[in-house]
Amino acid sequence: LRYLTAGESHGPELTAIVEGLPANLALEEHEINRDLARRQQGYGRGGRMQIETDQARILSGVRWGRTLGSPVTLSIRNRDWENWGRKMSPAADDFVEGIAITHPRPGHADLSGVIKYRQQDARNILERSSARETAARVAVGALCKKLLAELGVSVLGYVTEIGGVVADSVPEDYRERFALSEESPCRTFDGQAEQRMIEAIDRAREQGDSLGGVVEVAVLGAPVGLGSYVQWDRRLDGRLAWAMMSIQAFKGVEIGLGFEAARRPGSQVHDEIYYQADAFIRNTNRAGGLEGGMSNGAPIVVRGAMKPIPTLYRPLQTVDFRSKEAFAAVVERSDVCAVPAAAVVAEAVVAIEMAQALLEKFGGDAVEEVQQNLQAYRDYVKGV
Ligand code: EPS
Repeated sequence: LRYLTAGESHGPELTAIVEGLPANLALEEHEINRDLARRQQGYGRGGRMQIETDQARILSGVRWGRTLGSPVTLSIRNRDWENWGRKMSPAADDFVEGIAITHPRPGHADLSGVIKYRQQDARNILERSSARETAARVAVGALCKKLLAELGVSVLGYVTEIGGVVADSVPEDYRERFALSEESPCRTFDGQAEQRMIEAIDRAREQGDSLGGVVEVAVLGAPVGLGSYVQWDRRLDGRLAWAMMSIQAFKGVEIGLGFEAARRPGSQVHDEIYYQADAFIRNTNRAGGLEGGMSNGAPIVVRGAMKPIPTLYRPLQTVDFRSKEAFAAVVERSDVCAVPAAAVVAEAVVAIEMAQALLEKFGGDAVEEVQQNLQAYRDYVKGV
């Protein structure tokens, strides 16, 4: 399974091509749109989300509600494009004088991008580095979640922290965490923390500031033995970490105990193994479902840290990259906090990696074949 996305934030559309999905997977546009709508929600979003109502169109690879095994092309229109016209036109004749952005935002791709790509306008950088691109990845993730559902695997994303406010009333059950979070404007499970998160976001908005946070993704139902220790790039923990870190504005990733594992002695880190009722069991899951680069059958738990969005309404100090004079950074319309949306994006990128790992081990050209291969393996594992 592989995919590419394309599209500028204020261009006509975002496009994704997904190759390697098996045939006969039931797929409808509304199933993708459900996740696109979830990504658009969340307390702390800015004006752009009032303009967009993200909808995916399936342009290839699906006929009469089932995948064909051929590449699936998805398109998501940017409604805001209509407001940009000549300013985002591909035609040289449409050039508009005097709109170049030359005051790069600290923390954004602006400055490194203009140097790297030899540009004189930071818009040529920010259009593609924008987190608008995550809409395309959420659409791809929705396809992968459809496949995972056929294989008995679910991927659940939610928020555990915003702006230093921690959701510390944590239900044991991941499904309960998820169900509560689905009802929450901060996409979190702790109602009291949610109230304080909302207050923190309101305060940041008043102060022209922005807030980051932490999201968690739990994968339930993954069989033991996905990924491998035999080569570095086959380690599932490494691939999940790469996928999470590749989300715009993410600066940290943890699996299971994560950095806390470095602080504890081994006796309080590893999950002891017991054999009960014909099965290997653990009473803890500090490893986050991954040992030796492989899934161990327990829930896979990955967390990602998102930094505050670099576009501040009370801008930080910067330098005009043409004149070299000191200026305040450019103020683009933006969100105060996009952590609730990032939980949906994290869910998508984890789903993509999980689908890839399952297809590597149980791959087939049609969904039925993948299901049979997986069932045979599950039967084997039961007998061990
Ligand atoms: C973003 C800036 C804002 C966000 C955008 C990410 O866009 P605009 O400049 O059009 O207001 O709204 O996020 C999305 C458009 C989205 O769909 O999530 C940025 O600079 O990264």
